[in-house]
Amino acid sequence: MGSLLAKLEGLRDEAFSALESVQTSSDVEKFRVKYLGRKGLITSLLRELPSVPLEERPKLGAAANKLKTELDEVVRRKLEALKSGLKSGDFIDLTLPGRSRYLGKKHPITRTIEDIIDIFRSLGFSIAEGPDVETDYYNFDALNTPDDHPARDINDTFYLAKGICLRTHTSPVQIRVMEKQKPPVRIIAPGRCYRKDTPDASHSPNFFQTEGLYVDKGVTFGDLKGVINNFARRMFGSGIKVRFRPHFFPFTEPSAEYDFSCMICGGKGCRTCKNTGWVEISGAGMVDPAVFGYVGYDPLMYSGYAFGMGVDRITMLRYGINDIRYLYDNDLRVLGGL
Ligand code: 2U9
Repeated sequence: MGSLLAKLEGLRDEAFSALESVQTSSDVEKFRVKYLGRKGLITSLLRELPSVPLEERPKLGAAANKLKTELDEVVRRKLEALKSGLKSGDFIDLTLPGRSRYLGKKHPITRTIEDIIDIFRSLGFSIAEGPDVETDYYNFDALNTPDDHPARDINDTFYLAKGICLRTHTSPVQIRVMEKQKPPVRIIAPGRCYRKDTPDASHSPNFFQTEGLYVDKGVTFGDLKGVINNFARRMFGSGIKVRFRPHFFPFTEPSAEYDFSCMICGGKGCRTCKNTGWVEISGAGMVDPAVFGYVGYDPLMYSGYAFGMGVDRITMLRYGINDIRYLYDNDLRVLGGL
């Protein structure tokens, strides 16, 4: 038996060294026939079993079967590797770093809106929403916008039917809230707006705004400045200054535009602030008494401030994006997180 077991061992060594030159599936088949076939080397070795003493046969049989199973598995793996394109000599380098999965992130505009909401919530504001498709009444009339105002032009506003348009700002939301609710009203209205602008670096026909409104007894322009100051510092950092410049809006009186000191250069002057040290954020003012008339509030009893802010602009300033179109082009550098 000793010699038969030794032969079996030798056969094993031979088979494994033969395996190294097995390259194609026909090589594999030849290998299989040679070692595992009905007339193969293992079978012919087993034919010699009767010459071995009875008590030693089971051990030999078991060793032969083990080798068969081993070579069966080797043949199966070789065929699998050939099928999957791995050639002999190819190897899998387990030390290579894994391929990471591409992870999407929240859109930068979503992140900005969420941060704006957090700040105003902490100041006692609630969040209000309204429809994107609006009537002329809510989008213009109730906001004291005259019939001949240029914003109403069909070249500036998307009309879906006579008197029905895509909202050009989120201000109609505030009208809807005031119609339903008596003061005090303290809300912000974030959402998508639409204007018929040709896309360029700073214009997109759809964009995002957040407007705010606070109506109560004794609300002043000073309260407005306090809230905008607080917002500026929490959004862009404690060193940010705010300035208000007189302006005109039909829905606020007095009205102003407001700027933040440039967060890119710290107010020294750079490309972003066109060397002025200030970046324009948006407009604000005290709610025009005519607007209170539309919602049935007594302008002698109540006063309120309102402000707007362009979410896209704030997002671009935060993340250093110099073209608004990136925000709407599904660019993976934007969607994967900045
Ligand atoms: C009501 C009364 C007054 C909201 C205001 C602005 C000034 C403003 C800009 C935001 C970004 C326009 O698209 S933008 O550039 N908005 O400048 N918004 S005051 O005034 C209101 C709103 C609702 C009932």
